[in-house]
Amino acid sequence: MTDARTGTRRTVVVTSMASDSHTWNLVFLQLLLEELGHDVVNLGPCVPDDLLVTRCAAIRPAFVVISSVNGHGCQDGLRVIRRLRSHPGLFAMPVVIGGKLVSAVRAAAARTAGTITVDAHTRVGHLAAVESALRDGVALNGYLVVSHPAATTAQVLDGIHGPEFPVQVRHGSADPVDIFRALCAVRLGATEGGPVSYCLPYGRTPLSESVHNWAVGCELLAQLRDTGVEPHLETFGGCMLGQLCPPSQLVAISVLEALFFAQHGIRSVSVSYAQQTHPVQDREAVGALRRLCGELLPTADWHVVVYAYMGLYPQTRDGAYRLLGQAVELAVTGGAQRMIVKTAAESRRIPSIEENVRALEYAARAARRVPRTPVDAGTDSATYEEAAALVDAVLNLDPDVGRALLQAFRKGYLDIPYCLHPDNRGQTRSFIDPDGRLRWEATGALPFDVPQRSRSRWFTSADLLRDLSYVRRKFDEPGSEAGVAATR
Ligand code: B12
Repeated sequence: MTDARTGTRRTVVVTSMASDSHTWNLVFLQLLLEELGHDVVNLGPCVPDDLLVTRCAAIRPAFVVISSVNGHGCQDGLRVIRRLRSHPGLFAMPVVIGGKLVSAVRAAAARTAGTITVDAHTRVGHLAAVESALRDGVALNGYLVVSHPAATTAQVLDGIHGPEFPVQVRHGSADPVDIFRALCAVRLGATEGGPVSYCLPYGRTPLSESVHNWAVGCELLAQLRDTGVEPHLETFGGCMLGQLCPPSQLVAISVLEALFFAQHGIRSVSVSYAQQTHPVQDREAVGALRRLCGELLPTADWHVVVYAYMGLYPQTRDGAYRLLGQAVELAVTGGAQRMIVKTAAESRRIPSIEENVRALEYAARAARRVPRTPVDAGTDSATYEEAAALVDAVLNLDPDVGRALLQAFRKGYLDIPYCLHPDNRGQTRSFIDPDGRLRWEATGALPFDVPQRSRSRWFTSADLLRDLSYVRRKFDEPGSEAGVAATR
């Protein structure tokens, strides 16, 4: 679109703010603004205030679109707008902000483990923002595990954490060392993540730094063993951006991260896989994950964790529960020992304690109804073949798994569709086929070939939204589970 006064195309800056790592919103807004004729500079996730000001001062955009969905938008937005307005060249620049701007489980009638989810400022190491939120009484979206004294955390865990009720800390940090130190101080040994899965989808930390930080973090956590606590790490590699990453790559990253943990002293691991778009394909993926772990992990202490769908969630109560029911079936038939549930509130906001309890109890009841059949982990599915090819190609790059992962992303042997992180090549694309299976559309430099598929037309923001909301549509429209038209 050209500026009527100058006759030039108008540049728009799309950005998130310092604490927010979500990117599907940014990919969507970029496509939409380009369709409207703008040139877009997309600054990506977790943009520090200084970077936003410097880039806007240099670009002098026609306007700035700020997107925030992690629940810290109110707090972050006020701070950022003050920073922009205090710059002499930017005080009149038009800025719009949108997205989702506006955060106890032990007694549930189900076998549960507890979770402490860390807030989004701590995840990115912005402890000053935590302090200012505490001062101003602003609600944050998680527990301040680093900022609260160890005695406070010990009090929170008192009478809750124990062999009968393990508590796991979920954080999303590419630099987990301070968080792990805080866990060690209260002898809490169960947490999750990984050098790739807590880096590429979660911000802008260079992958090389994340690999280093995670190596140090694992070795720190491993020292808990000396105090009689066996540390346990769960990979987040089976989730990545939550949606639209074909299952074989999720399986491969989960296995590679478990190998990385083992190389840095962790002997008890779990490997994750997040439900995707097709139940049979998901079963193949869990089978592939089990088989590869059996073949490659140097420890017998491992198990599979299934996550209920981690992408755009159904908005109806019924749809949300039916999707959760299908995840339960996957977990039971796939031989998973544990699962992470989602609630009916997922599409809107952070759930209440009651909503979490209801989802856990629903999952436990649904699990009791699924017939226990012997788990077949030996299938030679296409998912297994692709995942094995990815793992093999990466491990052949270097005996050190961390260095191998870095090279793999550099060479494009691993490449996540739609991921904005600068260390991701961005040459792969996925699509949902008419049966609902998530497949490769472009494999870039991945170490296997699939029939290439050429699009008959330009990929638009509406196409992206249709792919992102495939599962939501399928489960929200009553009786439509089999018949939702897939993409393009
Ligand atoms: C995928 C996902 C993730 C992925 C993100 C991967 C990535 N790099 O993007 C992962 C798993 C890593 C993740 C992590 C987290 N997530 Co999350 N995530 C989601 C999920 C399931 C889907 C988001 C999505 O794909 N959206 C698709 C895009 C296209 O839609 P959208 O973002 O809403 O944007 C639309 C509109 O909002 C609007 N819009 C957006 N920006 C703007 C700007 C303007 C100006 C305008 C006009 C419009 C506009 O346009 C878009 C198209 O309609 C949602 C729940 C859901 N919706 O089902 C939770 C959700 C957004 N996450 C949430 C949270 C809290 C987190 C975490 C903090 C921890 C956690 N509990 O999981 C961390 C983030 C850590 C951090 N540092 O920020 C919360 C936010 C709660 C709130 N706002 O009250 C949600 C709602 C889940 C929940 N119920 O708790 N998440």
